[in-house]
Amino acid sequence: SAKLSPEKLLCQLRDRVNVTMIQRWDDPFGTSEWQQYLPGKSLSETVGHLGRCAVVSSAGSLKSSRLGQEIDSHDAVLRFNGAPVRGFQDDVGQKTTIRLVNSQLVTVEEQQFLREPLYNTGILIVWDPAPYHAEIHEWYRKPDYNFFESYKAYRRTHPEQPFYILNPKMQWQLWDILQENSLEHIQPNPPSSGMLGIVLMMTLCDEVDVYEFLPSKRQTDICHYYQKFHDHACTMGAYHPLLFEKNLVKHMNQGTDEDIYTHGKVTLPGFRKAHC
Ligand code: NCC
Repeated sequence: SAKLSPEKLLCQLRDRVNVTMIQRWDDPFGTSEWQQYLPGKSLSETVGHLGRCAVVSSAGSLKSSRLGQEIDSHDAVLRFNGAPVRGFQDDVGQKTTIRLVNSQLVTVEEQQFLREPLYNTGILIVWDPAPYHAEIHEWYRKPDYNFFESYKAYRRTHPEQPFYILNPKMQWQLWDILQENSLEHIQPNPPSSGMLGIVLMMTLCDEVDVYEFLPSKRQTDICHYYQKFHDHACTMGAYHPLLFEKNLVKHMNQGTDEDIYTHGKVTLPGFRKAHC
């Protein structure tokens, strides 16, 4: 498709996608009630400077990959939604530094979210699909899933665990770049958690290894490595512009095609390393 060079693309992502968490002074979160819930420290203060990072997609092709040790050798590991580590260490590792969850999980699966120990490790970040380039106020009044009460309930029971809300403006800044770099018209739905997480880690880390976002030789219709559910759309996308996300990531890959084929691994530079 019609594209910028990988270097230019990296600079566009760095300069136009504002990866920020909702902070205590962000209107309409400036109320005394919200002050008790939002973390006082910024995400970068909480994680510090990260060198090599791993992003672990939830794809079924991770099954029998035996990538666990390699994944755990990174300084930080990002996982998504309810993706487990217990029982799957050999394939996906056991370290969880950040877990990015969507608002649907926090709301629709609230009881599990509040109870399951899986969520108690690492830093949590929740995101919610916002209307296209909406003002934060408009989104706050009408989130896609009203996860705010569940967020507060979690914060009350786990006050020590860092738990951030992703500023929703990021998703459409990223979507615009996806659209500009694709020949086809993309449905105006926000990027997947996977793509949001990749760009998040590019802001925090020197280098980002992404596993099974671009499928390896183990590619399968099994949706997740932790479930026996078959759906082609999990890998190719339906609601999320997953195919366009994968093309963009492939375009920026600094690793080899061999690494994609054998490990489902792509290597992306952190934004700090970008020469713009
Ligand atoms: O499936 P999900 O994603 O939790 O997967 C996390 C990210 O991994 C990448 N992925 C996953 C499976 C696969 N075969 N190939 C992949 O590349 C994708 O980048 C994906 O984003 C989401 O993005 O938040 C999503 O969440 C689920 C679901 O809400 C959660 O798992 C919680 O139960 C959505 N599924 C449904 O709504 C049924 C999914 O569409 C997107």
